[in-house]
Amino acid sequence: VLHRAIVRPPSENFADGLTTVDLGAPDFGMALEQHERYCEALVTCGLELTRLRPDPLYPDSTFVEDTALMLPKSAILTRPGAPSRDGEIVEMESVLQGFFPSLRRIQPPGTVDGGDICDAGPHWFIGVSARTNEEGARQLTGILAEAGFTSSRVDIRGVAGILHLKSGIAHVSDRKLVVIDSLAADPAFESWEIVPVDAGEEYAANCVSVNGRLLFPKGFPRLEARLRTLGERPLVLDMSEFQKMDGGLSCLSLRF
Ligand code: CIR
Repeated sequence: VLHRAIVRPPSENFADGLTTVDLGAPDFGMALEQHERYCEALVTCGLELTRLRPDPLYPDSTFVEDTALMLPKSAILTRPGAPSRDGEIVEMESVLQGFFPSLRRIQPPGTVDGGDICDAGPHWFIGVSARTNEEGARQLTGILAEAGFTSSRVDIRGVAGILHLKSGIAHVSDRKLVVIDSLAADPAFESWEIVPVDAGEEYAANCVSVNGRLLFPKGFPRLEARLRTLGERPLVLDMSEFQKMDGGLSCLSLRF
């Protein structure tokens, strides 16, 4: 069961953040509104929120997920792979210390973005990407093994259209993963039950299971219907303004 989440609303210069998609600039007012709905959904799922202040020094800092990884009784501070984002961990470190006095850390020259790391219960998938390097993946594998978790690596460097591993996969429940077609043949997913994603709905592969509900983006009816058929209970949220900045549902919170 998850109890809490850390969130940070976008700052007014949110549109100055990094993006690779060509969907136009986000509207700040709409982004704030969508973020508020997202927070309400987390509360509906039973989570108590820690809301950090928007930080205009880091326009991407609303994507808190990239700065840490949550284990059942501790946390790992990451080292985000984009130079413009590496300072985001400074405040996150003091926030997390309030919950977990002994934090683990990814050390240089390792880099890890939380968006590349998919926790699937006792097993974790570690994406190696333009943001998460081999050394970061190696360190994380060790930390997870010490904590009793197995892990496997998925190299997404040659996969077009996704920034992070979790841009293309989500753990839904038990052995069930949503996986986009371009990742489905990866040996890491061999023994898993795959929920496929139709062409054009890839963005919705980034959905988030929280205490029996599934945060799911608005506008992807085929995957939504498929998941309902499988017994999932989607809570549908409009993510249009975050999508313009390469952000998905999982990036907007750290859940623990
Ligand atoms: C970035 O490029 O770092 C941000 N604009 C988006 C980060 C999205 N985070 C995530 O998928 N976990």
